Amino acid sequence: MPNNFTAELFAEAELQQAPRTEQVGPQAFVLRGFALPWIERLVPALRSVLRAAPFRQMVTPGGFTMSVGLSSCGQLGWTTDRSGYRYTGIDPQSGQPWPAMPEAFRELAQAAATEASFPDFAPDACLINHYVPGARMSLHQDKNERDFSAPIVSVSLGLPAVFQLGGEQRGDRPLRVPLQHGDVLVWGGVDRLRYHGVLPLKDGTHPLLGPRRINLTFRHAG
Ligand code: MD6
Ligand code: FE
Repeated sequence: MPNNFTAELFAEAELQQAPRTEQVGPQAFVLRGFALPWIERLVPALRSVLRAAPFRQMVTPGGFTMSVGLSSCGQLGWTTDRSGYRYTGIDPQSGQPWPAMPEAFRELAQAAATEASFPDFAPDACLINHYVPGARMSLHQDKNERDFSAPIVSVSLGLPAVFQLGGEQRGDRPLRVPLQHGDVLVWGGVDRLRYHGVLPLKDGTHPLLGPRRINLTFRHAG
């Protein structure tokens, strides 16, 4: 039986680990550390997805090779080439369907969406971004999904990054949101079409994932 003293210590440790929610828009939230309890299930699942669909550097319609490596899992995967951005059911590199979305991925995405007041989130696509030091994502809007009523859930793993959260116009001055290993960003509703990007990744090595940042973004795309 724990005495009062140890019970208090446990309560304090739980408080420190409790996810802290930061609101960054009317319907946009950073859930600090929300993914940490899932990490032991996420990492092996991620490795197996990447064996079937390795990271590749895609070309934008404008002809630029992205510095970020991309892969996907779930019914739909996001791709870009000279002919445009789109979701496909087949990985163009393997000619096979994208790997299934691991159960731990889906559970985490649904739990985070619910925490941010988007219950009933049913992701059918998980885009996986791979950043090495120096890689960046320029300001863009996510508008290839058919239905904008579903939120996007974005899980940050590995090295920290600075996320830029802009407004509805490309020229709106972006907010800088630092994202750490285990943080989850959820946004939807009125915030769904805000411009956003990631500043060039700083040098470093993450104890679990090495010299990289991996970002999972879950969407209802189809
Ligand atoms: C990234 N994320 O964090 C890039 N898009 O690596 C995104 O482009 C993104 O995090 C929509 C919603 C959340 C995101
Ligand atoms: Fe995006």
